[in-house]
Amino acid sequence: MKMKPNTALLMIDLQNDFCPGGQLAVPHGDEVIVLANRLQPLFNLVIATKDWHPANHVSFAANHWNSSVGNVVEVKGCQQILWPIHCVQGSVGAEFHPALQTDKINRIVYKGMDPLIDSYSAFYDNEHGRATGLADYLHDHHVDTVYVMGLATEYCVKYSCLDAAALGFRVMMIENACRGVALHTGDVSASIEEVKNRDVNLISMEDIIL
Ligand code: VGL
Ligand code: ZN
Repeated sequence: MKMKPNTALLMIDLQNDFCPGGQLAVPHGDEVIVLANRLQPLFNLVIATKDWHPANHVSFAANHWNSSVGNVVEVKGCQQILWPIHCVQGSVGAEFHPALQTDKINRIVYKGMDPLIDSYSAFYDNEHGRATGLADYLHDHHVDTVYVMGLATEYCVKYSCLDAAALGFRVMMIENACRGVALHTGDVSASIEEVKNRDVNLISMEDIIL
């Protein structure tokens, strides 16, 4: 089944560092790569995001004194979870997973480049201060519906879905084409509940591909 032309696929952070063996490995993260490859031919417009941090990024625990991975610090009034060094610009960890088909990607959205602010969403940084240009790109291409999949469920996928819905797009989150970090038990299911309550439609691969 081919999707309507005003529909885009948004593939979130399908990068080596979020897959097993990577610096911020999402359990079973690599399982969604084959799903991304199955989905891409159904869409006229395919967008991939890349977490793309400078080495001095504020989200890296190594850049804070006396802090370790998983700690939460306050940065300019925003809660920032500290992560291992990951997706450093130009590193192998920041590359797409080698099995990801990339020839159908129309646009790559880079995020998290500002050393002082993190950016989980594909649309805005975590303070909603700066836009990535994705919303304009989608509007220019007359997109009204986005299908979202990728890594990680409760961070970049969740915030991308919430922003897309708030911007007025119809959002279909392909739940079984996402995997979560699950830093704490229940984080992934809580994020599912949250998006459900904020106008995001939850669907599965089977709803799209029979
Ligand atoms: C992500 C934590 C830090 C994600 C990115 O892609 O969900 N999570 N940076
Ligand atoms: Zn990151």
